Amino acid sequence: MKLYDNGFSPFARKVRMALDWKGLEYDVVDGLNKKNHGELLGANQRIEVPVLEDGELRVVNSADILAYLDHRYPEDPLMPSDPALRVKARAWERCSDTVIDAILVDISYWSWANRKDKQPEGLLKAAQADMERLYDALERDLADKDYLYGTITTAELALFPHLTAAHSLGIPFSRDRHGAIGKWIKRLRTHPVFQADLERTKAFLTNIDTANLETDRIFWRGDRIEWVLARGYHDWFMKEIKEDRVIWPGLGIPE
Ligand SMILES: N[C@@H](CCC(=O)N[C@@H](CS)C(=O)NCC(=O)O)C(=O)O
Repeated sequence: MKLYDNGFSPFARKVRMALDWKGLEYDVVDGLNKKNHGELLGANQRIEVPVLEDGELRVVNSADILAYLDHRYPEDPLMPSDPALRVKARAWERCSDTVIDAILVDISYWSWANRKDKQPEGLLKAAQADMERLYDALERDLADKDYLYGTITTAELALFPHLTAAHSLGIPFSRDRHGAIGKWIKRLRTHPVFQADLERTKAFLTNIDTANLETDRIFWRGDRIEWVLARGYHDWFMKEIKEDRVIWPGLGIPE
């Protein structure tokens, strides 16, 4: 198998952990290294990672890749067998992919992209308020359980990359009010699959100067635009477009 990956992408990290969880062998290509953009375009018209190639088959979009892996390689499942719990696990995965990702990535641009401006006034506060509600819901669902739905599922794989980055982005969960989240993250950190993910991410960030990422223009896709517009930053976003700091995804027409 071949994975178009990137050490900075929470979605690629999710897929890589799923492959490790199932003990599958794979090669990786850093799809967001600018020298590999042409190859990534050939694999995914949206020019996004992750993309998984399994023999002749190509699968895009992290949730679809995880669903494919679970169907094709059912050993060490990524989903609970109970239908109601599957629905819940998928709901947290979706929330992580579409909402938590949007909030954290939208406030991260001033820490890694090449920007001359300051973060717009109030953006971090809006992110903190929204994340607070998400943390409260996660705390409620974890209660005193070891894992959200009995064992590690796609929900854990999706949430872990985001929640371990949230502290350094200035939106940590509360040590007092979110004790179950704290214990759960600590527990996940001791698992070899999650440990390997953190080590890869750390190595990537240590060598970020050589990662050859696009840092002048931001790749904006739907969910991340939705959050920034819904929180009232439409003028700022329009300026980004007018000043040519936006890269748009391709149409992603199925092959
Ligand atoms: N819905 C997609 C989202 C993937 C995504 O947003 N990938 C980002 C990296 S986190 C990407 O490749 N962006 C292109 C770029 O930054 O050039 C998935 O779940 O796989």
